[in-house]
Amino acid sequence: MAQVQVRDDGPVRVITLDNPPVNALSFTYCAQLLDALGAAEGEASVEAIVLTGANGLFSAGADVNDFNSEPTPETRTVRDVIAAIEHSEKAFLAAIDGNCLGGGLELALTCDYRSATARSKLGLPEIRLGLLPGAGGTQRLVRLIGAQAALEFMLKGSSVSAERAAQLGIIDEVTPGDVVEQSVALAKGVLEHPSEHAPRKRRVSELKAIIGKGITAQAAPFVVSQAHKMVPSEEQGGFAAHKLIDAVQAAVEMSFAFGLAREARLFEELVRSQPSLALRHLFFAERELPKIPGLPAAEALPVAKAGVVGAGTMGSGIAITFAQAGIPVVVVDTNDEAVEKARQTTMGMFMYQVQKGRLTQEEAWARAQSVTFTDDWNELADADVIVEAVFEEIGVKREVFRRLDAVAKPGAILATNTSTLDVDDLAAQTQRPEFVIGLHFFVPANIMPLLEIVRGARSSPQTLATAFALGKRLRKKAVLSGNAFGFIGNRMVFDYVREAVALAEEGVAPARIDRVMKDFGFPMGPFAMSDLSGLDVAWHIQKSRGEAAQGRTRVLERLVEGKRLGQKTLAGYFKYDKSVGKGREPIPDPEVEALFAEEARQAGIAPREVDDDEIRDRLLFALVNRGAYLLEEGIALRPGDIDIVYVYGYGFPPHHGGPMWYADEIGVDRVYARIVEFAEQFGPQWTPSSLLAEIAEKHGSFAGTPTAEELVNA
Ligand code: 3H9
Repeated sequence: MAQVQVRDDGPVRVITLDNPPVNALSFTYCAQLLDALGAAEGEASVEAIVLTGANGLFSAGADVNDFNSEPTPETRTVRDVIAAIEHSEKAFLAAIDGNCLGGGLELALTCDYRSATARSKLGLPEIRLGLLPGAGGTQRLVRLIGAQAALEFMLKGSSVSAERAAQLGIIDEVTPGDVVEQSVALAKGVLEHPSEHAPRKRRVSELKAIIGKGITAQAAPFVVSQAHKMVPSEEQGGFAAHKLIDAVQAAVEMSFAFGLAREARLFEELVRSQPSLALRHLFFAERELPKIPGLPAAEALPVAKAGVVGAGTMGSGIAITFAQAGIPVVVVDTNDEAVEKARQTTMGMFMYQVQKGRLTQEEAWARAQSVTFTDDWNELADADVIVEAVFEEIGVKREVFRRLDAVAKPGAILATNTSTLDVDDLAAQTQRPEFVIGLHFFVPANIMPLLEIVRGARSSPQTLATAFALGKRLRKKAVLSGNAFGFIGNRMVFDYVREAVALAEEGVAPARIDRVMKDFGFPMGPFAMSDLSGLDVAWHIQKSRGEAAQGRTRVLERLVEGKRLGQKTLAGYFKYDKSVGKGREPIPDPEVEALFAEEARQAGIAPREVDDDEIRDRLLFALVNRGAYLLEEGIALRPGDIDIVYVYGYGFPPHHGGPMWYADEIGVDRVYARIVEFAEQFGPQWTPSSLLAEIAEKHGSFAGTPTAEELVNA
């Protein structure tokens, strides 16, 4: 229950924000808060106010849900709360313990003094929601720490430790003890002996806006223009960033009141913008992920030790991920060469973090020591979870599961990192199918934020609960997938690459196809991506599926035969040169274009004129159609789950919200109509999903569709 806690300590009133779970400053809560502030204002005996938060944090800022509703004249927002503090004659102190984010930090910035405990985290993450700090944050921060530092802080949007915030000048002190009691004591001291202290009232709004320490005001236009150059263009995801820079410019050039008004206008523009709607969708989709409808509640099992089978790229990446989360891990492999390489990779990774200042030498050493390598399977006997990351071949993996079942302790979870194979088949090799699950990490496992949790037919609720808890500890976005070929992400990417190859067979240069997708916002196009993951891998999957997944011609096969395996061999769909972009820059190769032309001729595929819109639509709508099938079949639970997979696993531009959100953005009925055209023109691979047809017919949206579970229960 939301409440505003109030207590008095002599002339000091302590007001505690208590709106579980995160003390969000919703419209309704702000009205409550204003009542409390109004009451304090009316009492002469109250001379100073300490603001603090319950529930383990100060505040997560404005309530993001409110941004979708239209404010009325009666609506009260964090801006009203801040205005009340600003205009009060009393002293205000912010006592921060835990997260202090967005509008929460803007509230604190309005106070005369800010103290925080060492564990506190402070940030203005609005940019991650496609917004800017809209309650005076842009104007006050520039006055407090200078335009340059403020820009860096707000454009990144990540939170900093209390210590760093104090260094930057965002807070006045880091407090070792009870921050509320110390703030109360400070307030009393100031009230009793005003002459010994700095002026009692020190509103940030009254400070002069500066550019940075030792930088003259004349540098302002340069700082602003540099900032505009450094962020992506408005179309490429930088929409909010440019507006944020405009707000900072206003702070430097205008009076506080005018700057505040300009910030508010820019904020309102952003709240309605498509990129912000998409990013807010992702914010909530991410928080929905662990909510599995119909799953009986179960307590996660403790994970104190992990095991990994296979010391290849995937295995070592997974081991590093466990070590980074403070979970000791033993890696089993009999190949000395692979083990040596993995040992070096692991050590190198932690040393790199020392160089970056993220770990101390001691921490890096301890983490590296927590990864041990062995060829003895018995060392897995006390692991709570074991992930196999061996060659993608069902026979090899079956054998691993039989051995794991024999060696692992009862109750240990056995996970496969397969990207395509049948989890139930592997579970059937064991006497404990309820403890078997898929944990599909993405390369490089220690960097990529996505984890697909693949539910086998017999995976128990407790195994799933443990997998989700583990995903959170490993700091992954963990998405549940049903057990089907390619799960969610790879199943979709096959269709995407299929269309890219089909277009190349119709005479479109791979470089042009990649360029169109990069223009849309992907960090790389489908051909560069295929080269990165390895054409041998694609060929192996294609062969094992027994169907031509990548095109109707023998191009892929011939590239692999010619040892053009992708980036690792400096040749694939593109060429690579070690002296150009460290061998990662795709260079168009006329030989490959000629190969496409030759193979297409032999397969009877005539070259066509294709415009950029068709390239984009064929690739993106292939994703949408497959996504709709996955929802229809219950492989994916929610459209938002698919969007998270595609944004965090495959580089789909977040400002378009993921493929399913993108379909909503442009209209599902339009997408459907185009897919029907493609089906007529190109064949049955484009047969639209019936869910897609149903939504289109109702002029509906994916966001408005019931989940698979709800459909079943309906
Ligand atoms: C802003 O402040 C604008 C102003 O500048 C201007 C205004 C005019 N709103 O993440 P968790 C919910 S914009 C609504 O699982 P954690 C969340 O949905 C805001 N709901 O916990 C979830 O609900 P449920 C700028 C919010 O411990 C529950 O709280 N602030 C909000 O892993 C628990 O969340 C941000 O962008 C919110 N602001 O992480 C901060 N925040 O239980 C966003 C959380 O129903 N929040 N919820 O699924 C965060 O970064 C993390 O939630 C936080 C806690 C670090 C606070």
